[in-house]
Amino acid sequence: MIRKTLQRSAVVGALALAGASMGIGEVAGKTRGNPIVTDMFTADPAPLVHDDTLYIYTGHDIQNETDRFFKMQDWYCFSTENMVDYKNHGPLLTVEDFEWASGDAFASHVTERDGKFYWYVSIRHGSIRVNEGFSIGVAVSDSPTGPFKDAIGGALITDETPNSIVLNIDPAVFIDDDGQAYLYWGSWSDARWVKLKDNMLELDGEVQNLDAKNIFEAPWVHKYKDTYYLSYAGSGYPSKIEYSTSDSPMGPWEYKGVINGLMPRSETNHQAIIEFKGNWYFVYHSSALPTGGVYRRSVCVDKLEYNEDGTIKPIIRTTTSVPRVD
Ligand code: FUB
Repeated sequence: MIRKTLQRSAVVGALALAGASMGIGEVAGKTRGNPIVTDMFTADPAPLVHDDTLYIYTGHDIQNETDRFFKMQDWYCFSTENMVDYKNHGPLLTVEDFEWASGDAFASHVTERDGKFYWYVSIRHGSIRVNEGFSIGVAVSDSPTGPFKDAIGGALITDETPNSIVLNIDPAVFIDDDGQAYLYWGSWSDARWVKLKDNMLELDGEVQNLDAKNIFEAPWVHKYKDTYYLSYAGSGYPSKIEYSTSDSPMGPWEYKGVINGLMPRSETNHQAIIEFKGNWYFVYHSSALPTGGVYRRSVCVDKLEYNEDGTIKPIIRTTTSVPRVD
């Protein structure tokens, strides 16, 4: 079934890339189709709702079809008011915006506080390398679409941060109802969290271990009703998306299960969960474009639904994406 869907998608996708107006799985005017972007490769989505608009910040895969490893130099932003019509705001941030960094624009996350937009990025440090040499930097802007500029002039997290991990990537920030902000990050089956000060640019206390069953990378925290949900890429690499819940953003986290299985042709499985206009969405990446692959991924959006008891239903991946909302 999945293979048949992919074959059909490949044909429609080839048309889209060749300049036809329909995207993969698009139903004219009613759904966008998945992936939501078909004229470039996008990865590691991080959605943000602001002023009745959904912004999806993404990484940008530029690797060729044969070389192995991620080739990523900038981050993009796409926005929509209705889940069908998307605007590409272009690359809003590049590795060159961080003078102290040397490259590798890995997963990122934008969050808003007091009218400012903070973009937390995974990026390779130019001079600090104790382990893998990755770090977390922050850019800031007065608008969700920039201009963004390096907010610190150095990294927030590096290999030298006490209790950091071997591969310091995949930041995600959660701001609780009481205003306390938390930074989560992790990869290679090791993850951390730390409180942030109100300025969003300094750590507030010691870096703590993020203990969640099966966690591999890509932590993301959201709240539904009174429960905190920690979703993540889990079960090693290639990864599935799994989740745990807690009554606190600091844990302890109780394992709940898998919500998205392995992705065909993509070893990474990087998700985000957000509510927009009364609907919950699962934003992730696949490799569903015709020339897609492990290092040539594409952002998709599908519905996320809860059971009565608050558990999350397994995600049903579609080629249509989600219905239009107005
Ligand atoms: O895109 C580069 C890396 O691949 C991300 O940082 C991980 O989450 C995985 O998706």
